[in-house]
Amino acid sequence: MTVRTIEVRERVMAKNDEIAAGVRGQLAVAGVPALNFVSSPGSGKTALLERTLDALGGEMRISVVTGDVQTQNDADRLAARTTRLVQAVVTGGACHLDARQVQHAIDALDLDDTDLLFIENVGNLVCPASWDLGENAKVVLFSVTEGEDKPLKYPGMFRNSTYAVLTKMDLLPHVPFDVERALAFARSVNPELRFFFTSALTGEGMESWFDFLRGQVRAGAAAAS
Ligand SMILES: Nc1nc2c(ncn2[C@@H]2O[C@H](COP(=O)(O)OP(=O)(O)OP(=O)(O)O)[C@@H](O)[C@H]2O)c(=O)[nH]1
Ligand SMILES: [Mg+2]
Repeated sequence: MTVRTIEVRERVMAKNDEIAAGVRGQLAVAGVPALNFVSSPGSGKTALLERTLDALGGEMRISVVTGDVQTQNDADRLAARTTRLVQAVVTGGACHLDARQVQHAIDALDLDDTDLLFIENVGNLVCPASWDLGENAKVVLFSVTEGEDKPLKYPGMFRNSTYAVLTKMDLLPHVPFDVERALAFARSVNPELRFFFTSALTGEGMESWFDFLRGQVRAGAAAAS
């Protein structure tokens, strides 16, 4: 029985990877970079996206897909910040998005009218790590209120991410959180991680985040042309 369960999971993952490869191909042809935001619940994924849409929404055409176990609260929050379509995926219990859901979402988008795609995954530091959605990169967020040891406790997420955003930096004076220690833990799991340090509340660190996104859009367009 145990062996059968593993086989089923392998088939499901293989199918997911196949669909994800198709998504990645479509996005590459259209020159649309896609970033998959992953974190524990409440680390600030939606808040970072709200601030990003406010600042860059007039400069680039940003599409958003948000996943939640229940409610479309995040999609509603983000839709208030853009005139463009924000797609809500309610997973109905699943603790992660899968590639088929992202495929359906991009089927409803005009990729030629899109410069950048954000995918906000379900808040969970375990499940989304192993699901390829066809994104260019996973961006793992963790906040200064979560404790420095998250990269050690949830290594899969940090290993499979290319970028890490340390969020809620405005709260640093109020919590015992050692940034250097957190970075050392994260680097011990994934030495290649590139870090950003942000506060969606004060705007701290946002300019380098925005510059990074501008670079992603330029690179996506250049690679497609
Ligand atoms: N002080 C402070 N609070 C923040 C910051 N970013 C987010 N928050 C707060 O943290 C809470 C959770 O933020 P969200 O953006 O909803 O977090 P999330 O990761 O999208 O949450 P889920 O989608 O439920 O996983 C909210 O009350 C935010 O106002 C920040 O930079 N500083
Ligand atoms: Mg959210």
